[in-house]
Amino acid sequence: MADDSETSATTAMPLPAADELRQIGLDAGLDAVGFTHAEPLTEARVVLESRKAQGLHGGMQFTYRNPERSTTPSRILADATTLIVGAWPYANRPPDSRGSEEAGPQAEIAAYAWRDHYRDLRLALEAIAAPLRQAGFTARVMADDNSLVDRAAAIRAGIGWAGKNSNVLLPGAGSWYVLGAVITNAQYQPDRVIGDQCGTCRRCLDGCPTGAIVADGVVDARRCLAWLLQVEGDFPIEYREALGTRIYGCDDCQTVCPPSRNEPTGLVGDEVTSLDLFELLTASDDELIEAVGRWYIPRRDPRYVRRNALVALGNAQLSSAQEETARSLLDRFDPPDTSSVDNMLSEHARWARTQLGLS
Ligand code: B12
Ligand code: SF4
Ligand code: SF4
Repeated sequence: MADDSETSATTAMPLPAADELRQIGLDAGLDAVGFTHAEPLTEARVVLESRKAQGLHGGMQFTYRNPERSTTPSRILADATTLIVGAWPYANRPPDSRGSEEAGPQAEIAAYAWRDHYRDLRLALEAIAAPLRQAGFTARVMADDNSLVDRAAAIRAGIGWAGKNSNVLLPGAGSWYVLGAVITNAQYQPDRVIGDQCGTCRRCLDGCPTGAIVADGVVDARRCLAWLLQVEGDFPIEYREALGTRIYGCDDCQTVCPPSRNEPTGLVGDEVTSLDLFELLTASDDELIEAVGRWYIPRRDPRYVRRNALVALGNAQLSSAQEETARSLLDRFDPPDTSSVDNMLSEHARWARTQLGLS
């Protein structure tokens, strides 16, 4: 049953034409808007189930928890007929000046997390949903929600093609987009699907620091740094060096991608493109959640932010002054008196100390 925010019971306005809705989305900041029918995304379901069976999901839940649900739009809206998919662009190169010289070693953040792009994406999708509701139809907005496989919906709606790096790439623009959809019971003609434009290129497969793209379009999450930063437990020792100074997400399979090297979309101004590792490692739980609580952190436990920061610190290039600060910080996580120590963090601190040659 739809609530008041999903349908309008007041005097109905005429149903807007597809191009009118598309223009509303573009005016609201989307770079592409595409239409597809709301039949199940059967291929994606098969992919989800087969990856799960092969263990390639690395224990991920998200859309993998219930592949039938996340590929069946009628589970979101029983009489759904159309998905209207939108792509929101985000900046992918940091501004030239990256802070003052006094700043501590920096932790890298993947571009999609520099600010809350999903909020803007949802607002733009709401702008499309509003006239549908005014016309008496139901419209629900879904973005990065476990109940819909966004890439599969985008591909079927003709937004872009399925890249070998598994991202959706927009023709002439690449993959620096977050994706979402309006699910509605209003009827529209589907757009045409865009064919593959990767051709013989395979830079993303070769450019992945851990070899996580195990076949065209297939990411083995057990090796993907973006996922490993989000898993509970120890960060796997064999991928710690490859992690570099990343603390959230990984962009390598996009930065090497020729179609994604177009002029970056402008920075909005409130992006946080990196964080100071020393500050992260001295922050309280509350401060950490305040700073990065928007991210996916296992069990929302700030220890995992510290765990990631310790690995990043172990990989950082430090000045001699910074080495002294690093040494005392690492001693704090791995003190001589082990009676009250957090075993996970002390092990990562020991690893970082060895990496930095501070033992
Ligand atoms: C789980 C998940 C992850 C996992 C696993 C990703 C993966 N590739 O399997 C992890 C944590 C690793 C991850 C990482 C990232 N993610 Co993510 N993630 C999701 C999530 C929650 C579900 C994805 C899903 O269901 N996958 C299941 C399978 C079926 O889909 P898929 O792997 O995406 O497969 C598509 C392609 O691989 C292709 N495909 C399948 N088989 C084949 C075969 C061939 C030959 C080819 C060419 C293609 C192809 O078609 C599939 C669609 O049917 C979605 C949000 C959502 N609700 O959908 C975001 C989402 C996919 N992620 C997104 C982003 C931005 C990222 C990162 C770029 C973030 C970062 N910088 O760290 C990385 C990219 C890593 C990568 N190469 O995929 C965006 C994608 C935007 C885009 N333009 O494609 C999404 C859609 C979030 C959003 N709403 O915007 N993500
Ligand atoms: S996000 Fe990074 S680790 Fe994951 S597939 Fe892409 S390049 Fe590889
Ligand atoms: S790097 Fe090449 S193969 Fe990979 S997604 Fe981009 S164009 Fe396709």
